[in-house]
Amino acid sequence: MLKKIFTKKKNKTTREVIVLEVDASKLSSLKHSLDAIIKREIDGVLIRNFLSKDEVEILKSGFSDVKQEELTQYDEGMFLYPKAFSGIDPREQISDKKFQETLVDSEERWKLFSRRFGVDFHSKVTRVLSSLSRRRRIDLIKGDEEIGVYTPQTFRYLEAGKGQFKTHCGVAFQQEFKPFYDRLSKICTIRDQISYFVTVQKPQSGGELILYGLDWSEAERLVNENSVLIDKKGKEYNLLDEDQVKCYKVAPNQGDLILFSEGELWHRVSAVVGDVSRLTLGGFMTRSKDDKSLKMWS
Ligand SMILES: O=C(O)CCC(=O)C(=O)O
Ligand SMILES: [Fe+2]
Repeated sequence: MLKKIFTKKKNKTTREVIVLEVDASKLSSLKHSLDAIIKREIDGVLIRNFLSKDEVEILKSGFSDVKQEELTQYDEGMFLYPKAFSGIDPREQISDKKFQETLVDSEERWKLFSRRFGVDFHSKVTRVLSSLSRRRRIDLIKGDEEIGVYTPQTFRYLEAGKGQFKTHCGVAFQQEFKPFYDRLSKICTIRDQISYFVTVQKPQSGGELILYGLDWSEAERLVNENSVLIDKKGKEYNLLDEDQVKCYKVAPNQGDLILFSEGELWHRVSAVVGDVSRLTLGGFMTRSKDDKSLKMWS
């Protein structure tokens, strides 16, 4: 009895995170799920066994041939190939001419991508993403006069013992990387961007994707080394306190594909623990201005 009186009542202050889980062979039931993410009715979908074991091994071995100098470091223990944002510094105001040149470079690299890595991940993933979005067409984003292309997908390599993605969300990125997103917003509705990635190499532990039950529109300000969010009224949410902020934590298996609301949903990837690095391959997509197709970049 005493124990009962003094047990602190758990006071969860945020909503649950809703991620639907389905096997890749049973996707037909989910043809509205992309719209449901955009409408913020659900947060994401986890598709088990999207790639076969063989495809995973082929990608892993393809990536092991990428030379150190081809990787770009974005943070401690975090490397990408090819470069994100099609190779430019997304904070930098650059001329249309220079941007167009980077898209031409991206196209050169992109043309070789499937051949180099032995699996046509792009065709496979666009087929599935289209089937989750009422069969909308999925397009690459081209440069002027259809020349050049935004790199649609990147490998993300998080080094064993170090790599992580700190807490972020797409809308916060759109403010931080305004020059890049201003250009993109002429082509598509960037606000409700969706993130997707397949796990190619799963670490021994850590490297979990953590989705918090808080949208950017509910709490915009991130402080305290990315561990606290503050809403417009000044209310603080401690992201490290699971009693206060509900979260969905997952370390997908190799070959699993996950998609979720990158735009609104605050999320992070925890530090990789152990000797095995984490390798994922993915990108972002969002609706075209006329809502007829989806556009991809990374
Ligand atoms: O694990 C990854 O590849 C990226 C995680 C992430 O922040 C995202 O997909 O938006
Ligand atoms: Fe993200």
